[in-house]
Amino acid sequence: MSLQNNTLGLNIPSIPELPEDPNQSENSFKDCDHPFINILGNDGSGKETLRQRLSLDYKVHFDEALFAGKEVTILLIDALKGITRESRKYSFLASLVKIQNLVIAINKIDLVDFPETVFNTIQSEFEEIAIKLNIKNLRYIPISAKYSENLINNSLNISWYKDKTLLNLIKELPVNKDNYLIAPRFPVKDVNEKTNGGGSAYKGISGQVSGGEFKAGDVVLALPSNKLSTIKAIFNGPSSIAVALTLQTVTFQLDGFTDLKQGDMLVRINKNYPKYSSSISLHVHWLDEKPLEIGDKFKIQHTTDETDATITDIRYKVNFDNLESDYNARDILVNDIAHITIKTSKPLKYDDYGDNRITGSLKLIDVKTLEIAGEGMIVSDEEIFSYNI
Ligand SMILES: Nc1nc2c(ncn2[C@@H]2O[C@H](COP(=O)(O)OP(=O)(O)OP(=O)(O)O)[C@@H](O)[C@H]2O)c(=O)[nH]1
Ligand SMILES: [Mg+2]
Repeated sequence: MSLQNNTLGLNIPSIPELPEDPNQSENSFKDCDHPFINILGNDGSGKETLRQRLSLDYKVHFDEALFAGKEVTILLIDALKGITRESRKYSFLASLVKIQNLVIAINKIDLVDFPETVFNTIQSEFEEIAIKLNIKNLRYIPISAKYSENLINNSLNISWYKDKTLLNLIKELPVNKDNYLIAPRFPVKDVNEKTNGGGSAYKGISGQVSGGEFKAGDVVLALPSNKLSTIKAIFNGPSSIAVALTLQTVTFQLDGFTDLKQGDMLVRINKNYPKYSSSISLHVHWLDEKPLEIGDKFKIQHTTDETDATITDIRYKVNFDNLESDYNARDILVNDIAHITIKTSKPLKYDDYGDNRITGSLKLIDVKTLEIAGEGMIVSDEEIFSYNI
């Protein structure tokens, strides 16, 4: 499946070539431990300008940074406009993905003549949002992206701000290097006859590691078959490797149970198993002009798995004017986010979106047009397991 996820605006934009910012020659965002900086904000809030100023070099997909705990999300608030509905929506989405490092940058501070009062007002308003959404470890900074104020060097115009510049602030944010805290997941994509280096044939189980790591010698459990095998060898292209890390596409040679097919999942034994249910609660970001209603039917794409599903309940729609849940809402319109329940034709093996962005997300596909109608972020509040492990 595609790792891109539009709901958080995480697609990596193409960055036009720009003249170097002279301020960046000595001290650069390129050298910091958080090279994966995701910039969110209203239309016209200055995202492109800031990206250009930071001259970010997006070599690696943002998701990789997320799994490595190296990402930083900057939410831009336009100092003239203050916090908007859109800012609240982005904050809500950031809270779903449990973003660790969220920086609220109050941009265009030059346009309001650099006053501390504007900064303080926006900060105290955002504190209320953060409490509602349980977002912790927030940092606030006034900047002018256009004039590079407070990006690399402290701004003389914002002399009341005594804290760090954006670069130094980002540099000191914690990096969670422990990729392996994530429970190991391997959704099976293909099963093919392969030939190993020695020329002998084996059944290759291919796919992308979607959480944690797998090593040669690991005992793995095949779901939903509930059968054990051991990883005999791991191949990355023609070469044999000892460890397969999250997001690597690899082929396993297994000893033991090998009767796998697309949509099955390998997990490491005794390591935090995924949920398994055909009744799934999720937040859906609705993308279709046609409203979502109870009883509607969709195709579901989840990791390498596919099934059909019916919408069985709409619990609430999020009201982005006040971040309250509207329990009376029944029609979910384009761009709404709602908490819904679906009933799938067969159980899925999944995690909470906050724990794993791959196994915790799914797509609702319109049966007729085959367009993506909604992006789902699973809330595994129904703790259902039935693997008999
Ligand atoms: N005065 C001032 N103008 C700014 C600042 N940052 C951005 N702008 C201007 O605001 C306008 C929008 O900036 P962009 O960087 O294109 O904003 P964006 O968020 O990418 O906009 P969309 O792509 O439309 O969502 C441009 O005219 C920028 O020059 C700032 O700090 N101060
Ligand atoms: Mg733009």
